[in-house]
Amino acid sequence: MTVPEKDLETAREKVKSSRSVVVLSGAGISSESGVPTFRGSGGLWQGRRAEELATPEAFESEPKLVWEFYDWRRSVLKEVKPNPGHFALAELEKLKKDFTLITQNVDGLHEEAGSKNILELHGNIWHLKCTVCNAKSRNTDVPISILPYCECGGLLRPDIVWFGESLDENILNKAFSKCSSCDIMFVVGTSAVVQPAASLGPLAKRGGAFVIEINPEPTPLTDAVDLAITGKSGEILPQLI
Ligand code: BV8
Ligand code: ZN
Repeated sequence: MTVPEKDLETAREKVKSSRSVVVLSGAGISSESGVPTFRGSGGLWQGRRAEELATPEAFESEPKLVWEFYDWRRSVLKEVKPNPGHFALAELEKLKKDFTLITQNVDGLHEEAGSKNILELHGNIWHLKCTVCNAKSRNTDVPISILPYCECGGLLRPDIVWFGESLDENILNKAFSKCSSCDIMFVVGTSAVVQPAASLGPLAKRGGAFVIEINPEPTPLTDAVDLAITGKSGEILPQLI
């Protein structure tokens, strides 16, 4: 799918003339690394949707099942590598002093690609936290022994924001303030459905930013953005940098 050269030119110009740049990424940016997206066909595990399993209620009632779900995702992620889309964003960060990468993804691929200033809105699948003493730890065991316990005896859970759980206040506030004051915002590979992440694009628009969406499909945000580039992030982002 070839992208109109004028769209790429406009985006390049905007990046050049912008002081502060914000990028919001979703599962789509990792799909070319082989990571199944949530709402695509790969969003299923043993016939269950992520939305059913990524909840405190599911963990409360079936902690083993939820841990098996995350252990499976960790085993998939252990094998995958960042793709040209991730690397292009790490490059872009080096070119722009005021650059913020906000991701909904928990796969850690942006960090692996070399991005530095990352706001992980939904946490990180390699981070655990204790349900009793709240101690946080990094654990990359694949497989992980199920069920994992803290030294204090408490059950460990993925340090991830589940559906129905609120996001980390100061991460979210930082994301809000960056989006409302930036000159340009890229919204890449997200179905723009999950809140509050989906409100960041409109917030940037209201703040006067030039908003560019990169996605092979239209989303609820497409009509509101300044430029919608239809295509895969792994192909488009490297052409912008
Ligand atoms: C909150 C961690 C309340 C988990 C995630 C009704 C009932 C219950 C809740 C709600 C409700 N209505 C609204 C809500 C709130 C809920 C929500 O928004 N639900 C949605 C489903 C409607 N939100 C929450 O619960 C949030 N918390 O609101 O708390 C509250 C409020 C105040 C005080 C206390 C409490 C928490 C949301 C966070 C949930 N956790 N992840 C895990 O990963 O296991 S969200 C999960 O979805 C992932 O993080 C994922 O990133 C995210 C969003 O999905 P996308 O990233 O957009 O991925 P998706 O598959 O949807 O789309 C992929 C896109 O990529 C597509 O558009 C596709 O076209 C595109 N694409 C594909 N290939 C490519 C590509 N693009 C570019 N290049 C390609 N090659
Ligand atoms: Zn503990």
